[in-house]
Amino acid sequence: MRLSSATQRQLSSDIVQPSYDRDAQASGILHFGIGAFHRAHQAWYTDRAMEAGDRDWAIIGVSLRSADVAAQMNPQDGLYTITERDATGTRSRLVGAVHRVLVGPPDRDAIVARIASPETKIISFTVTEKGYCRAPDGSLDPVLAGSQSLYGFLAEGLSRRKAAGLPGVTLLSCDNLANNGRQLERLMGEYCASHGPVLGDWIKNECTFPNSMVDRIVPATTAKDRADLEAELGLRDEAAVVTEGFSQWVIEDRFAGPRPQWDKVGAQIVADVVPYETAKLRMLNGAHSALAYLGLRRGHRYVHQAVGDHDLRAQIERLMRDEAVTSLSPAQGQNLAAYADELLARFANPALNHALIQIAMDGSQKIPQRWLETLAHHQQRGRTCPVILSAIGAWLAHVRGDNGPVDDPLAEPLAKVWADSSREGVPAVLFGANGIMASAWHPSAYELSEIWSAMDGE
Ligand code: CS2
Repeated sequence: MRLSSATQRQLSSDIVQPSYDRDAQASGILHFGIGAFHRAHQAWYTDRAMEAGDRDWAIIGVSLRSADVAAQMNPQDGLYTITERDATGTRSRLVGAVHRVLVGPPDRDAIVARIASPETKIISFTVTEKGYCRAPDGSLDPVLAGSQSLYGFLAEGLSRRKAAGLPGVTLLSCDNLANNGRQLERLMGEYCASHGPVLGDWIKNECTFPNSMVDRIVPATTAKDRADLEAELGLRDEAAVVTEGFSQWVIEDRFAGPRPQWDKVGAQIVADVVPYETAKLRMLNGAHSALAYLGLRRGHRYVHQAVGDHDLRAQIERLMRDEAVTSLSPAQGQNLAAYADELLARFANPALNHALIQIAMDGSQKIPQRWLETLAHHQQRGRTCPVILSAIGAWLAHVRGDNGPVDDPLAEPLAKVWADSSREGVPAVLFGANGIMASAWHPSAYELSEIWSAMDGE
């Protein structure tokens, strides 16, 4: 039997359930990109804030690209379970924060109406790196950012909000991008500059774009997870998420209006998120991507296996402690050596089965903030990062197709570089001044030859 409002009481009695009246909650949040990460992170914080008495923050989710999540969640009245797994055991909880899911093109009017609704106070995003529709130089790509992109929806809904004389909203990016709020603000500004400068001014004056650092490891839910959970829960949950016990959310205190009391349930609201965000991107995500490409090459399937490989673990420790940490300026009280220890313990969680191939996808969108900014920092000081260079070599082998089909929005141009250049020439063509991965890092001849020799694990 399927989980829903009608059946939720039949869930196994050791599963915590929301006690607030779900139907009575106004939807203060509209969220774009309601995948597993959002359900295990922001929706979970919001559910607990409502449980603690902070009301009217129900979430309406939006999927811009596929109807899959709507098909999982809507028949369940938005209900789903979150299961934490680690070496100490398993804990499940029913989350009631999500009301329903709308889908990009077919529900366009309803999505625009939610953006323009006086009830909506926060519009948040986990659309992944590629959802921001950036050209390789970071500017808005006018072809990708059409009317069906999040910018098209926002422009239409916010124009209506402006026309109705309503206050602005907080636009909260929760993606793994450096300065995610500022990037969204700039990109939305670029969209408005060509589609409606007057709206651009209104957004500048009435809306805010806080930076945020989000962290929780959430592997894609597998068919086996769903089957195991059905036995444990007593009901079938198509929208179930499985995650670790750890979670962190650091948000810049820059809201346009009211916000949930997320800080009462573990989130940190701070003046400056950048030190946390940069450390997370360069250490956690940087190590993750290196584990993915170097680990797949060594025949591993999951993160815990890759980090249990003695040689690989030594390299990852080097990447975090010698290359990433030394490129960072910690906030007061931020202990980066302890952070590295904690990350290694999280990666080793044997109960998660976090697939390396999941992390390997969309490398072209992830690598700049995970590795290239670290390289650029050291280059300015006359240093380089041997582990990152060898990880870049393993990534190039990955986009050549060594690990199977390549899941990346730039898969085609990347394959073309491989087809058009000599093997030795590939790193320079990609990372050189006009390459598709050009960045603030300008690889030296030595670095290019290190990458080149790392491509085949030399
Ligand atoms: C991972 C992240 O898939 C990936 O690229 O590095 O999703 C990572 O698990 C999260 O950022 C952890 O907070």
